Amino acid sequence: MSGESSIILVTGGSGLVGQAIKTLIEQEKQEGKNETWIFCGSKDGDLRDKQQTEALFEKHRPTHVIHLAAMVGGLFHNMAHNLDFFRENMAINDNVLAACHSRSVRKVVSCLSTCIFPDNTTYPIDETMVHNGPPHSSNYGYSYAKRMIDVLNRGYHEQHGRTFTSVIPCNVFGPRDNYSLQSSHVIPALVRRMDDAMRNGDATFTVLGSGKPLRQFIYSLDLAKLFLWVLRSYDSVEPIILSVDESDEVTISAVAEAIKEAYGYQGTLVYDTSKADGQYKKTASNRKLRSLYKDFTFTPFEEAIRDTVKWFRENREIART
Ligand code: NAP
Ligand code: GFB
Repeated sequence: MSGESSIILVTGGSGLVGQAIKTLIEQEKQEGKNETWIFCGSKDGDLRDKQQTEALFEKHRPTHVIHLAAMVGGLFHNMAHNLDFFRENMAINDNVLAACHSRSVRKVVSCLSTCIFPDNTTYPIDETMVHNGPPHSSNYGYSYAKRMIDVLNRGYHEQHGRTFTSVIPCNVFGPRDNYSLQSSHVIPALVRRMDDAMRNGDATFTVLGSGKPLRQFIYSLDLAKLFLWVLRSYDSVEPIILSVDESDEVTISAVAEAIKEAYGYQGTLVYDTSKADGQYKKTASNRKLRSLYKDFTFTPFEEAIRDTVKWFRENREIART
C-alpha cells in the first residue's frame, strides 16, 4: 500500500478471522503507518441489506476492504441450511462489492474456502479448480455463493479495472471462534464440548462421525498474518490458497486426541458413526503461496490447539457459545 493514508474496513471483523487480524494490528506498531483500521460486525450494519451496506461505506469511506462477513458454519449447520447459506451470502457479497466499486475502493480482499472446490476432483486441489464441477452436497449453498465472489471479482476487474481479489483458506481455528452447539465447526465444537465434559466429569466423550475424514487446519493468527501480506503485497485478481502444507493434513480423530491431550481429559473418546462425516478430504496445495511468500512458518498444530483450549478455558464466559 502506498505511503498515502489508508482506511481499511474489515467486514466480519467481530468474528474468528476478523478478531485475529485485530489482534495482529494491535500488536504491530502502527507508528509510521498511515493506516486506520475499522472492524465491523452485524451490529454496525446488516450487509444483507443494500441500504445498510451503503450507509456503512458512507460512514467510513474505506480505501481498502477485507471482506470476511458471511453466514458461516460447520458441516451440520450447512447440511440443514443450504438455502440460507446461499441467499444470505449472495446478498452480502453483491452488496459489499457493489459498494466497494461505487466508492472506488482501491483494493478488496474477499474470502472463499477450500470446502467450495469440486467434490469429485484430483489432488492436491489448486486455485485453477474452483469452478471445475459441483461442490460436496453438504454445503452446496455456501460453496456456490462463495464461488460467485470470484465471478464478481473478475467482472469488476474486466469492466472497471478494479483490484478485487480473494483468498482461499483451509479450515480455520483459534481464539474467539464460534463455539455454539448449533453452528460451530469441528474444533470449536470439540473444544466447547470437552470443557463441558471436564466440568461434568463425563467418563466418555462423543466425537461425531467416524473420525476418519482428513482436514488441513490453519491457526487464525497465522491466517491473519497472511491476510495482511495479501492486502499489502498480492495484487492479482486470481484467488490464492492460504493453507498449511499437504503433509500437515490430519484426521478428525487426531484433532480430537490433540484436544483431549490439551485438556488432560482422562475419559474415553467414542465415535458416533450415525452422524455425517461430510467430505472425506479436500487436500489443497499451498504451492502458489510458498512461491510468493517463501519463508512463512505456520504455528505447529498441537501448539495452536493448546493455545486455543487455554483461551477458551480462560474466556468461556465471554465466548460465543
Ligand atoms: P465467524 O466467526 O462466524 O464471523 C462471521 C462474521 O461475519 C462476524 O463478524 C459476523 O458479525 C459477520 N456477519 C455475519 N452475517 C452478517 C451480516 N448479515 N451483516 C454483517 N456482518 C455479518 O466467521 P469466520 O470463521 O471469522 O469467517 C470469516 C470468513 O472466513 C468468512 O468469509 C468465511 O466464509 C471464511 N472462512 C472461514 C473458515 C473457518 O473455518 N472458520 C474457513 C474458510 C473460510 P456478527 O458477529 O455480528 O454476527
Ligand atoms: O468443521 P466441520 O464442521 O466442517 O468438520 P467441514 C466436520 C467434520 O468433523 C465431520 C466431524 O467429519 C464431522 O463428523 N465432527 C466430529 C464434528 N465432531 C464434530 C462436532 O462436534 N461438530 C462438528 N461440526 N463436526 C465445512 C463446510 O466442512 O468447512 C463449511 O461445511 C466451511 O462450509 C468449513 O467452509 C470451513 O470441514 O466438514
